[in-house]
Amino acid sequence: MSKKSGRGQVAGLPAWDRCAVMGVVNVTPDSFSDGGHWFDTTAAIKHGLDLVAEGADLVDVGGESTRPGATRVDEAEELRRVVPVVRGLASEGVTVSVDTMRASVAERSLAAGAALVNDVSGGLADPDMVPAVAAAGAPFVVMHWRGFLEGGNVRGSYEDVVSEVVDELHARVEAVLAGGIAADRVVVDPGLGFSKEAEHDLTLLAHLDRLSAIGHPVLVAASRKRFLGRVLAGPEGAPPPARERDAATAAVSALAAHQGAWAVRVHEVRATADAVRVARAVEGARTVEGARTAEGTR
Ligand code: PMM
Repeated sequence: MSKKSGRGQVAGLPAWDRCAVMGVVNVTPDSFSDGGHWFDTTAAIKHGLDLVAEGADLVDVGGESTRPGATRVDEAEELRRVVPVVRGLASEGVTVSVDTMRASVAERSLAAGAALVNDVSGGLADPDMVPAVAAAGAPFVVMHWRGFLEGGNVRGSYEDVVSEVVDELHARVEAVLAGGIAADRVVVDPGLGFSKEAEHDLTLLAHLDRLSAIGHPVLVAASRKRFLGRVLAGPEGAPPPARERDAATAAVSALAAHQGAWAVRVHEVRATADAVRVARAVEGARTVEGARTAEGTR
């Protein structure tokens, strides 16, 4: 991590002086929280451009739902969904990330103008992924992942969730570096909600400093996730639907930005764009105050 900003920069991507906002475009009929809305190419491109107008710094395009129990989409269909949307957005000058576990989709998306590969399996689902990203010289998001979520929240038990996630992510980072991806192009992500219960997600959010200590920029993707539903519901209540979790998502964005996250991945951009700017302003005020204090003691 760069000492200056505390959040690091990713080679091959623009540099932001605050936590970046990654807007989500799910080109899927069945995604966790916004499935079906942007399933058509033209609508998906328009949605991505709207997210940029609302303040997204980059747009994450995915064609496969990763929600628990989702069946895998076949490769041809994933390519059909994703590549034209990546091309359309990149041709408008948008910094595009492709959310995929398939090397072929990553390769074709990079050729169509994507700048970043976001793989929720951290390269584990497809043995060709790391070599493909390394050959293209692209930045890569390594998310903490314990396997496909068929049949529920599998492998979600931990003795010490922070240490285990950090150790497992560390091992994945070592593997992708050994596979030829440059260290300054690797981003890490705790994988909130993936083989994790609400209390695990909250504990990870409370300890983002431990993730940062791995030595790579951190991406936080809390948007509309189950754990926010649990927090909002309270111990006995029913969780609000995913679309009613955007204010809670923006609160997480502020907390993550305050702890030095490199980027937050969100469905509703406007509130998060405000949140990261407020976090930046507070950070700036602290820096000014720190400089004054140092001057006063001289
Ligand atoms: N979560 C989802 C999809 N892609 N990518 C990263 N890097 N980290 C995540 O936690 C993550 C992701 C699932 O959420 P969605 O289906 O609501 O987009």
